[in-house]
Amino acid sequence: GQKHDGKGYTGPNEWLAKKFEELHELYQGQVGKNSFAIRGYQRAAGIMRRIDYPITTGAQARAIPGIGQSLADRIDEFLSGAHGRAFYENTEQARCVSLFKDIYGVGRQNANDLYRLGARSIDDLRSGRYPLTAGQKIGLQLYEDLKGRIPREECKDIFEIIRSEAQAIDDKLWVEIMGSYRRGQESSGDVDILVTREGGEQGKKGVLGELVKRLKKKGLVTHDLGTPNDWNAPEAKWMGVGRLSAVHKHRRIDILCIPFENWGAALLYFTGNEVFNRSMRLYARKTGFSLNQRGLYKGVIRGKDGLKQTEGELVASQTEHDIFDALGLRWRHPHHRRP
Ligand code: DCP
Ligand code: MG
Ligand code: MN
Repeated sequence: GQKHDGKGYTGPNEWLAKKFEELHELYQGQVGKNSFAIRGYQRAAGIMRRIDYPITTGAQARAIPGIGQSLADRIDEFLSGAHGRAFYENTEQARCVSLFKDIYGVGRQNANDLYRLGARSIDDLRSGRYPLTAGQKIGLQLYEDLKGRIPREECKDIFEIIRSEAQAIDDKLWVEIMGSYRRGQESSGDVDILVTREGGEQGKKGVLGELVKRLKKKGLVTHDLGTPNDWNAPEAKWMGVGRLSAVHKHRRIDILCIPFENWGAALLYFTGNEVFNRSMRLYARKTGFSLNQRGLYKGVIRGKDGLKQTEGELVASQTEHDIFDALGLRWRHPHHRRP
């Protein structure tokens, strides 16, 4: 996955926030760690950034909501300058796992497996001596390109090419860029594109296959990472890699093709961010609805396990506004869709 480096923060406790982020990074790469505690380090980093006076003791921090005794102990450790827990747990395995996890298609489990098989570096993995899936091999081949974030301008240029190719196929196609770009971020981990056809039938018309074929011919798309089982299904997703030109880096691109009536729900879901989505879904549930990437539903019956037993009745899905309205919420601009 991609990581944000917390650049641009300048508060009095920024160095503490960074320390907690280091712990979060380190433990994320290790098996058998309590995931609740790991997320706690990430939350603590956020809290450190919100406190506008300098924290000088663990006991003082203990009074802040969200900082318990063990986080306060970590703060005392940081303040003392002594080698803390993180120092002793900063093992070669933890460093390798966090390095390998930056390769597209390599998860924590894979990374640990590769370490156990003896891999210690990107070059080791490139030797061909380790088992990798086809997608992981592409991830490894393009490692240096794909690990970077994509500047906003470049996302826009990629999007414009995809849009103009789509509209050359059929002027009834709607094309939108979602994800972090739509939220206004200055850089993105990938380019997330949504496609539908006004009036429907995009599946039957083979829109996704035709679009990817044209993008390859144009030289924008260079690799497939995940292709749909059925290119002509009403909902189909393509995942791959592309670049603007030979002097540009390879970038991750996702293209999702969906039924026209699901446009608003898909746009909402894939614009994110993930935390915003979670809180919106929770709100929907609390008010008797169920929200997913296809629509807002009413009358969904859930079992004791929380799993759906009936689909329920579709209430809204065509536009984002329809969904916010049905929930009695004011539409929130994508730039403000943060927790
Ligand atoms: N999404 C989600 N839950 C997930 C994965 C994704 O709700 N487990 C939604 C929210 C994301 C959106 O899909 O914002 C797009 O997913 P990305 O992984 O592309 O994330 P972003 O575009 O937000 O960030 P990045 O710049 O890293 O691509
Ligand atoms: Mg994205
Ligand atoms: Mn994506």
